[in-house]
Amino acid sequence: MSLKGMGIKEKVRLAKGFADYYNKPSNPRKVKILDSTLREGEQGSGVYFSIGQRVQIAWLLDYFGVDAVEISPIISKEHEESTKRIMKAGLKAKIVSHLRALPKDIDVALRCDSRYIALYHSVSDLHLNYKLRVNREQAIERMVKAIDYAKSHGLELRITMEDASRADPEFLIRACKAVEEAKADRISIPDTVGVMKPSGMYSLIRMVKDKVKVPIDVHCHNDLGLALANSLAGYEAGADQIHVTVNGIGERVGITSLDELVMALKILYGLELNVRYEMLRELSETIAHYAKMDLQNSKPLVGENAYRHKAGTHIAAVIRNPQAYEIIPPSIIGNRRKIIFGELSGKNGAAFLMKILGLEPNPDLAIKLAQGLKNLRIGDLFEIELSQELESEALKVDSVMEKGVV
Ligand code: HCA
Ligand code: CU
Repeated sequence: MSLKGMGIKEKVRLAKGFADYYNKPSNPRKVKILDSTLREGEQGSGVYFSIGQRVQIAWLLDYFGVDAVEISPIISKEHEESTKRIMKAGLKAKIVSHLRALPKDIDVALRCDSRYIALYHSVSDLHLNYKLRVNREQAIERMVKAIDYAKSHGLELRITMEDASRADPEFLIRACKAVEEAKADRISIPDTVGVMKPSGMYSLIRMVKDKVKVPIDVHCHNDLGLALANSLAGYEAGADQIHVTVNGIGERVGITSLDELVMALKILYGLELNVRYEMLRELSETIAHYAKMDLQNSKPLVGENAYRHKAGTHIAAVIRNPQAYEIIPPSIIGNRRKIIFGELSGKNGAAFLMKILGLEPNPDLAIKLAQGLKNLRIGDLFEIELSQELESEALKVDSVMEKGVV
């Protein structure tokens, strides 16, 4: 339908609808961030941290400002030792010991001086039948028994309903109510195999929140590339804490990435967390290095490509106003803006290149240089970092070029 044929009501509705795409809530709801790089992250293939690295990572995450750091002391003596040392470091973040819902695991956490634990137990029939070989009643019994044991030692705790997204919803709610009654302090609702769509995650969290009062965590796996979207859906549905790892590392293809989550909350919801955003790129680099992984160039926000500008039309716009092709300045997250010179540079890129090389501004020559770069037929030639100094040089160049692009 064309705008012309529309009534006023329709136009208002449409205008509001458009606004809804962009509007941020004026008072975004706070949410906590739990980082599980030391637990879920170490379940990523090839990832193994030394004791010293674990302590350093916990310290870095705490300094960055996450609310909780999760670790698994039960994996080995080294993990137990790492947990002990992290507990002694006196960090602000809650240190969460991730354990099976078994008294013997809780004993390990107690040996580490843990104050906060997370007990996990599956709730889907698939897991109950094939992984744990217990029936539904036994599952609830085991969860409650483990909670009672932990509580008798004065521990605070979260209980994880593993594979919640594939569980029978009625049983899931029954289990949630039972653990609430047993005095669990929070419940994690994970999408353990990453099969949820965002609207499904939203409904799942709403359903649980309607039935229990305990704060809810979401933990979304990325098997379909939807971990971030599902975490945001969980947030919209009222989740109180979201699980992440640095670079999204974890079992199989991992979970929600720390940088993407905190930036999406900031950019899309206007939620300013009390974190040091400027550490994001460094955190990603450090963890990639320790995990012996490459930090993918194409990784959103912190990857090398996130702030590389290549096409001449883009370069021309970016040197006038980077917002033309950037959602947030790179310095906010500790990344850098770069300009790629080559066959796509165009006359504006070429003029900028001439300036950097100390040549006099000359629009005709810039056009010839742009053509020359194309004629080389080798694609990208090289890149430079667009520092603030260079940016102001670029603007001077811009003023001698004709207005407009291409
Ligand atoms: C696991 C299970 C878990 C637990 C999540 C949580 C999952 O790998 O052992 O404790 O919130 O994805 O279900 O990571
Ligand atoms: Cu997981």
